[in-house]
Amino acid sequence: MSAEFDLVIRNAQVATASDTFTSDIGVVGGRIVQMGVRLSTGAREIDARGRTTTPGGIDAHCHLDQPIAPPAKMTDDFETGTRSAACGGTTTVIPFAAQQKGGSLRAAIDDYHERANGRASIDYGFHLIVTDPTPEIMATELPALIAEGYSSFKIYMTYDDMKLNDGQILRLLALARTHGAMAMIHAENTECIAWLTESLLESGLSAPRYHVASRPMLVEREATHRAISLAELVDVSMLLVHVSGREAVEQIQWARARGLKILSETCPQYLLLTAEDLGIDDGYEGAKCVCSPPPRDAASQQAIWAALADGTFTVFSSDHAPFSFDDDQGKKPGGREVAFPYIPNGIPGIETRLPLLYSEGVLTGRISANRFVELTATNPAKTYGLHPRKGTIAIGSDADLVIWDERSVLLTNAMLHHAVDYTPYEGRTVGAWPAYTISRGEVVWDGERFLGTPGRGRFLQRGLPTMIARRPPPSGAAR
Ligand code: DUC
Ligand code: ZN
Ligand code: ZN
Repeated sequence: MSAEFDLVIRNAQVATASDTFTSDIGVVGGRIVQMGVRLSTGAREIDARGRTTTPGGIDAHCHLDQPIAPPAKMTDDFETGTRSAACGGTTTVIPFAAQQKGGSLRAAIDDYHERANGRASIDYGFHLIVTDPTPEIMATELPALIAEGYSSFKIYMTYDDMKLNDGQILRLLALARTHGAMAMIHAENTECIAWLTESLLESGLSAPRYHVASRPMLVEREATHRAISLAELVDVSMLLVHVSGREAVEQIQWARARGLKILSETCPQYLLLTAEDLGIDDGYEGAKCVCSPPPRDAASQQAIWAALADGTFTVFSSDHAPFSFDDDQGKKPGGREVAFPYIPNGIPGIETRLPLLYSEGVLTGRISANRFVELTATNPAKTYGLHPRKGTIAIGSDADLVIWDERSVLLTNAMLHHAVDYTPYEGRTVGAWPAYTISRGEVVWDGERFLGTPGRGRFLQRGLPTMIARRPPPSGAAR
């Protein structure tokens, strides 16, 4: 008798964003087709008794093979980045296709498809990064791309090759409102950073740890408040990415109290690292943790934990930005230890994101398994137009699943599957790791081995975000 299912997961202790229950999960053709007790046979069966089973993670903020100014080059491409993601329980990634100033968004998308095609081992979509919102791009290209499934774009308030001014941001927010797209904002005050950087360098303070002094909390707080005000003026939702500490959290809570639908994201580095990880002396090791915004202090870590627990944060992403340490295309540009403004920004974390949050959040009781699912899968899917195909465990959804093994694991870079030569979490112990990662019904990680193949990952044409409502165009000049 042939099996009714391709795969049956038996006795799974399922956690969704809303419910916890025990069920078998029957999979045919990569989708969940039946849930219940005593399902009939599968061609393959996995017994998950005693193990929490969650939707596969969606990492909605990661950078893979993103072209940047030489000599820097990202260490992970779509092959190594998605392999690493899968081994840590992530089944969907949404990295960024960045417009070059003077170039088109379409060219960025075409280039990025070439980079992903044949290499990704899990499913992927692309956010856009808008760096040059010309009238033509605003009138035609961006609306067309949103309709084609690139339904989110990132706006930078800093970085010379990316930043937009307030007028450009207003126009993009208005466009997001009209077309139902999700605008993501990197909120740091660029003029403050430039002034502080100049002063620090003039005083001879150039070690990696001065990166923190060049981007204090105030810089993020001011930009967060300004971004919220711009969104209020346009009357549109918006998502603040990589929120790092207390003062930015306070701005978001202030906005919510005013009735504004401001969404927000944080990342493992703001829970688990502090400014001290960038150095307590002028040594160069701290370059490993140079990212923007930088990690803050213990009080900010507590504020981020509290905001994860109380529902303030919408999503939890890695902001994986892979640059190797001992690499002349990475943290030592041209083979040299450089002043902090020239250190490529970013830290690796695509594989450790879920085990760290499960371990430090769920196993410690800071958040429930349901909230873990909401932050890492369901809300990312709703925020970026992938729900209910992704982000939940339900009949009809893709069979993207993680079966958790609650065991003690010593984190070392040697056990990870990215191409980066370090992890900022070296030597830390986590209390859980995926026993299985399942992508569209296929086991891509079995607790010991990566079993996916480059090219099996599919491009996801996304719908509009379902976290926000589509709105009529705003009135007035911002139109
Ligand atoms: N900050 C960003 O905004 N993007 C990539 C990495 C980083 O540190
Ligand atoms: Zn950013
Ligand atoms: Zn980023």
